[in-house]
Parts: sequence; C-alpha cells; structure tokens
Amino acid sequence: MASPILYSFRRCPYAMRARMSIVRTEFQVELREVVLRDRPEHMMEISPKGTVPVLLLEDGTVIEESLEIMQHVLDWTLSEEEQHWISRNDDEFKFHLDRYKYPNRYEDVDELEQRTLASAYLMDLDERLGSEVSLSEALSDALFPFVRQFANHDRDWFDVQPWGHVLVWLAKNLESEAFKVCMKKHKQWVAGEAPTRFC
Ligand SMILES: N[C@@H](CCC(=O)N[C@@H](CS)C(=O)NCC(=O)O)C(=O)O
Repeated sequence: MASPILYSFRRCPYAMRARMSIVRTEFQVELREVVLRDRPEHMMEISPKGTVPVLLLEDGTVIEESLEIMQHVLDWTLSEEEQHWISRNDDEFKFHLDRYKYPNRYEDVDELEQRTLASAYLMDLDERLGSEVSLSEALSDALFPFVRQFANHDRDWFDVQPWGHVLVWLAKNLESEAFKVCMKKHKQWVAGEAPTRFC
C-alpha cells in the first residue's frame, strides 16, 4: 500500500470534516470516491458498517469515524468545550437536521418544528461565535459542513435569521481555499485504477 486510503463521498458532511483535516495538514492519502449505493467491496471488507468516511492506515489500522480520522490526522485531543460542541452537533443538531431535510423518512415529523429545534443549537452557536475567543480551526471544520447542509435546504430563510455570526462564519468557511480543494469533484473509484490524490 503506497499511502493511507480514504474512502469518501463528496457531499457527506462527515466525509467533508475528515477531508478538511487532510487538506489542512496535506496528509497524503489515496482518495477513493464512493457511491453509497455501490460501495466498494474492499471498503465493506475493512469496514462492514458501510459508512463513509473510512481511513485505512499503512499499518492496517482502520478508522471508521470521521471525528477519529480528524483526531488522528491533526493529532487533536478534544478539549471539554470542543467535545461539548461536537456532541451537540453530532447528536442534537444532526438529529433535527435529518428530520428537517427528509421528513418523509420518519414517522410523525413536522419539518418546521424540526427546523425550530435545530435553530436552538444555531442560536447558541451564534452566541459562541460572537464571543472574543474564536473556535479552534479543527472544531470549526468539524461543525460547519453540517450547518452548510442545513443552510442549503432553504437558503432564503436561513439568510434572514438573526444569527449574523453564523452567517459570516459559514461564508468564510465556504469561500476558503481549503474547502474548495476539499470539494473538488472526483469520479467514482473503480478497483484497479490509478490512485487519485487531492492534495
Ligand atoms: N458516525 C459516522 C457517520 C458517518 C455517516 O453516517 N456517513 C453517511 C454519509 S453522510 C453514510 O455513510 N451513510 C450510509 C449509511 O448509513 O448506510 C462518522 O462520523 O463517520
């Protein structure tokens, strides 16, 4: 194996956060773009749970949680505050985000109620972003792909909400060079083809 392998899916916010850490550090990986309904056999062999991202290291270690990939790549130990925001994002916010975006996939879900519940997190995040101490780059990268997904669902509505700090923070992240590299389009990986690198 010439370098670690990253199984990724361009539009997945978990994969985005992992790729951001890779772009930031120029951590060398072979990038394998996955189509979720046609997951590569090798990926399923090393990580039967079948979610992306998955990072396979040269020593055979498999890291199959996006946050753990970030922690490995960035050599990042979460502070108590970072842990707090990530838990709120990954548990509370993502729960409501999924129900807001895809209400038909769940029973008895009102999408506007879910939007309001998700907004409680965004209002708190707004207050945090407005404080004097900035979020660490790693934490910011771990969170913004999910806020992007929420924002994109109804951008006109999102843009007129009273979360000015969130709007500025999100725009800055989306316009960043690192995010542009992270979002480059790659065609579906097929076994046997020449390795793709993205940084
Ligand atoms: N806890 C995992 C979640 C990853 C995840 O759910 N990824 C989605 C794509 S955004 C996925 O692979 N879904 C396929 C499935 O659940 O079958 C992580 O942080 O890496």
